[in-house]
Amino acid sequence: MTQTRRHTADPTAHEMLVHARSIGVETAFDRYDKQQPQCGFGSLGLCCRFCWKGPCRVDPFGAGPQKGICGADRHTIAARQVARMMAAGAAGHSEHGRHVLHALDKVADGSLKTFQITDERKLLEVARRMGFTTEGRPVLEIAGDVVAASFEDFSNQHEGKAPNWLKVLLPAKRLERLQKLGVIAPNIDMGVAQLMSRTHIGCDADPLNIILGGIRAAIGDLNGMVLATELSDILFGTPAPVITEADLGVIKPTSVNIALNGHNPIVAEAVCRVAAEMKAQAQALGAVDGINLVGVCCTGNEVMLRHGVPLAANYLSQELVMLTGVMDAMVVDVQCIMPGITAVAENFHTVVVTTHDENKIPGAVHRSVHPENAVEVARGIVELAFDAYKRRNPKQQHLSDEKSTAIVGFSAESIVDVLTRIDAEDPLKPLLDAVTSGAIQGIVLFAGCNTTQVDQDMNYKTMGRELARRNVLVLATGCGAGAFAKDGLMTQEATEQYAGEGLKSVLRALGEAAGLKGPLPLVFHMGSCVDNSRAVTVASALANRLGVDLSDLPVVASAPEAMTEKAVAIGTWSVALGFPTHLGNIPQVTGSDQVVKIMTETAKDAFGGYFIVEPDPVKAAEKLYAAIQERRRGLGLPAGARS
Ligand code: NFS
Ligand code: SF4
Repeated sequence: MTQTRRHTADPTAHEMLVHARSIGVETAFDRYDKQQPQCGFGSLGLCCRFCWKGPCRVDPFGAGPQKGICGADRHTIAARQVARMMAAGAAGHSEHGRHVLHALDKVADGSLKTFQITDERKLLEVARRMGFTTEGRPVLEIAGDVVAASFEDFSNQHEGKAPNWLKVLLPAKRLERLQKLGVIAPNIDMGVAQLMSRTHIGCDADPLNIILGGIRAAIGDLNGMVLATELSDILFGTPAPVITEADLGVIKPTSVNIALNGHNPIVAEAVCRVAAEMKAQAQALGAVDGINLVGVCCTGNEVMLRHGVPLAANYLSQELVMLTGVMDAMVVDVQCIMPGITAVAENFHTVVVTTHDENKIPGAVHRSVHPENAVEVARGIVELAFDAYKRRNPKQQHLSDEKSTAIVGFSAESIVDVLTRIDAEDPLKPLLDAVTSGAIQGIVLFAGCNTTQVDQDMNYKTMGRELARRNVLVLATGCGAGAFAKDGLMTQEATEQYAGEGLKSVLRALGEAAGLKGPLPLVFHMGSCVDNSRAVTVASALANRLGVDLSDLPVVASAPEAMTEKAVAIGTWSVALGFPTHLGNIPQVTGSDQVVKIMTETAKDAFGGYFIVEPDPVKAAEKLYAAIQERRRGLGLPAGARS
């Protein structure tokens, strides 16, 4: 059945996929086909392997067993599984945050000289918001205070004390509401550990209670994300608008090409630094254009926003970058790296380099990178790329010309900077005026992955246009941002072509204020997945300025092609913060009507946010627009056009 599917709505990826098949290189798209039909019990969340009496499965049609051997029913089984995904996501994001935190700790105490504090303004702002004195104190001492407060978010043992980063991020009203509901764990790790504990066999069997435990872990995910984003900005710089490019056409035959894949920016930052120094060496090998760094997935987004490194691919086409035959090295760090890349690389001269000791892949070369040795090891990694370059086989070249311009780098700070040029006294006012007048109906954040369950990028392409046409401001992160960048929606032309009249007038005014000839791009690239916290920063600023809670704002979120446990965690905290949150593929919980009800209805009463599951992207856009209208009515704002 799936052979009739196109697998990707990205025409460049599709062309490269056809090429891969023609030369017999297997990719995720083929492995997806080989997995069909996928297990129905698993898809519904009704297969349990939480103990060795299992696996147990519950028959969704009521004919077979209705309980696992221990007596767990389908609601317990489905709730436990999805809650563990929330915890795993929280662990991933906050481990990333902890890694960056340790680097900043060493910079602050003077033991790490490789990296410096790049954004002092942000450090001081964060320190002030955490309640530290900044006047007349050495910068590194202030950094030490922020580091200590960040470590406390991983170590505080006392219920009731709000985590430092959540206090910086969230409106007081929302924080209080979450505390009253008991979903803020004393520290990030505790939220994860407690969830693992309560979902062990023989513990929590109440689906609502389990999901609340999952939300506790997911709020820890948000805590880890904001910490990761802000500390990365302090160390490596806060993104500001930069013009770059996206799609496979950014890979150049005349350069030594190195793809940076993963999430944690430390290795990629080091490679960026040494690549500039090693240009002449590449040219001496015959690569006339020197070294060409390109991004993949979220590490790609990190360096795209901070250094203008072009993005070659988002998640589902990460293997395809090697099909060009001129990718010399793929350097990976953590998360969303397909183990399949080394098998693809074996068909070519490409060297895959793993860099984190806890993330190795058979078939890759491993180089252990730590903040202390990052720059030195990065040089060695570039040399591995040089060696690979010498082994290139010209007959294997299959280049793509396809690439789009992408104006990226919309951190909360850079958005405020542009707004300040319109109203220096009250920067948020122009944005609020646009929302209250209805020129902008609302804001949507597109986050999340690609999944083989949806033709790659399809839902982003459709929903982005559908919502922009209805005057909804579109923000994006992660692989969603990658999809929009490749699709040319991060351009001024896209604004002229697809934005509704109100949105267009606002983006034109902002573009003018920013000194651009023409409007800001249709979609604002806010960064990698951890940078979803940037969107929360913007929403919190709006809520505070209006004196309302996040759940009152005409702000919605969508993960239309979600896949990872991290995405499950993000979607969950998005709901817990009060945002209507769309999923475009069916989550693995539908075997339990109780769990579905908790996430789509009960959540609304408790948190104000709720999940909307809608696979059809046109209908999904309609539903999100309707949710925006409901919020506008709540605030007494004028309604937008009906469709
Ligand atoms: Ni987010 Fe980024 Fe992409 Fe999904 Fe993976 S790369 S952290 S999890 S797949 S968006
Ligand atoms: Fe089966 Fe219960 Fe064990 Fe799950 S925990 S595998 S339902 S016996």
